[in-house]
Amino acid sequence: MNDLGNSAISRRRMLKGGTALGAYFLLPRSADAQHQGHDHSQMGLDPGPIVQAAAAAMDQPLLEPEVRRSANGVLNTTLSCRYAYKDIGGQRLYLRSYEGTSHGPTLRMKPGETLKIRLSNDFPPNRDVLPQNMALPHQFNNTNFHFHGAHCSPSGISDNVMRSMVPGKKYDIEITLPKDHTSGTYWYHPHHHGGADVQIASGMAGALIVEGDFAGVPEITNAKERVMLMSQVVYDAFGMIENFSTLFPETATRFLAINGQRRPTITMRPGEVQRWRLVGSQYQDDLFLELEKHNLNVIAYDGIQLRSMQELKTLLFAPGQRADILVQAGAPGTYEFRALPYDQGHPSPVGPLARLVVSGDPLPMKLPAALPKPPFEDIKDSEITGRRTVTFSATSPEADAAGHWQEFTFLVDGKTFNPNRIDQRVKLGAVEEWTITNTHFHDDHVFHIHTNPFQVTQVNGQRQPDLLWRDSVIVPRNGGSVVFRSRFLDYTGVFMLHCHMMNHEEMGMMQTVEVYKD
Ligand SMILES: [Cu+2]
Repeated sequence: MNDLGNSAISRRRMLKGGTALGAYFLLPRSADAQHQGHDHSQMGLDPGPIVQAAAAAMDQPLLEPEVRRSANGVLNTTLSCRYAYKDIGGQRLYLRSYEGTSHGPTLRMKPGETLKIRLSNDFPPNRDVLPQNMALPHQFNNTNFHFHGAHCSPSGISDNVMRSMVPGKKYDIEITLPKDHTSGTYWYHPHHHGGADVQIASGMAGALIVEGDFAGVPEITNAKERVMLMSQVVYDAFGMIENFSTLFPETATRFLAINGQRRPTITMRPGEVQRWRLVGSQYQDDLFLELEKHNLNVIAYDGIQLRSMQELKTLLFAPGQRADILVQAGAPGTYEFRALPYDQGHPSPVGPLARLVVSGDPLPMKLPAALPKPPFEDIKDSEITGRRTVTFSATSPEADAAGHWQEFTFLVDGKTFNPNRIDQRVKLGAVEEWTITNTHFHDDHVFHIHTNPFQVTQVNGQRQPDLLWRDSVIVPRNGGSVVFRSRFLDYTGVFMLHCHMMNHEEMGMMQTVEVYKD
């Protein structure tokens, strides 16, 4: 996230400082005295707005993460993983981060280009020993890098989530996208088993925009874009996340945030169309989104263009997913963008995400009348070379929500994750139909698979007429199922399938998939 401005932060600290307030207050005033004749308001030294800034932990203009772009076919950058103080929603938290900011920078590149990252793990050493059961959370200071949704190699120093990047060392990552890669909204986050949940919940996530979609649709390309990373803000009594118990209870969420801001303000002019790139970087729960008195016009899910725009009143948005939506501002006024109550087996988190303030002169813009041809052909019956099933299940204590996390197990095909076991072997060139079943009576789960997107044909036995392409999909609880089809044509190697509710993944709801060549 962009800097809130040191002056804004220090003002807030002043007010929260209690007895220290007087001393803090003197500092800018004495500095002020040394700069007679300068424009103090621009230097952030004017004590006038102190009360205003401190009261406005909410309702600040929406800020977006810093943008880093490719040049000459390469996006060459560094990422430091380190602890940082983050001011979120009036709370001063001390959390793991990329680059010391609330979310990582937005990376922008094109199909056919290469992402080169020098990742520096600047976390302190791990102090815990490895657990007997490696499926359980451990060693929160190890990390790695995952390009969520990318169709690219899962091996070597590419999108390889089996890598361990340990504290005190630097690592090179090099991910080349094919020239025909889909353009759209993707994201990156750590995927090191044991600590990925803690790190994502701390805000270690960033948008990865593959540019070039909807070229020739001026209604979309002329729209102002906004990147919005969702988060469920969690922290302990010290403003930290150092224990899995801080994340696990269904009631853990303190409040919701976008780009690390609590209820920021988004401004638009009446009639204006904006493209909002929503990233499901919330670590655990579904969000049932609504923008008061406005449609959410979806043009892409999970970075893949739709064949026609979906005009929705509400959008169910699971962890891992992305939705690109066009918002057309209505009459002048203030409208809430919020998460509504939803039953995902337990109550989804609710509350305000942002306020849309529509004001000023009208800006007449249009929504597109039609969308261009989507990037993938439907997978026909005649293409299918094989079928398989994958079953999500869980065991939980009698008093479910009240249980300690160690009383639960989260399983795929009856087993917890083992990185030394290959669970699914798929021959290169296969086109398969998979049925994912969720036998857990209590919770919906979110199926995600790396490397190859899939086309959803059925949910709970119901044919899906829109045949959406996705990389993450909700599998309904209590015997619910999703059927999808996927092509395994380009990349060999080992990658993952897992539940993208990070608490479940971290406790073992993950499998390895190996695509092999004869
Ligand atoms: Cu799950």
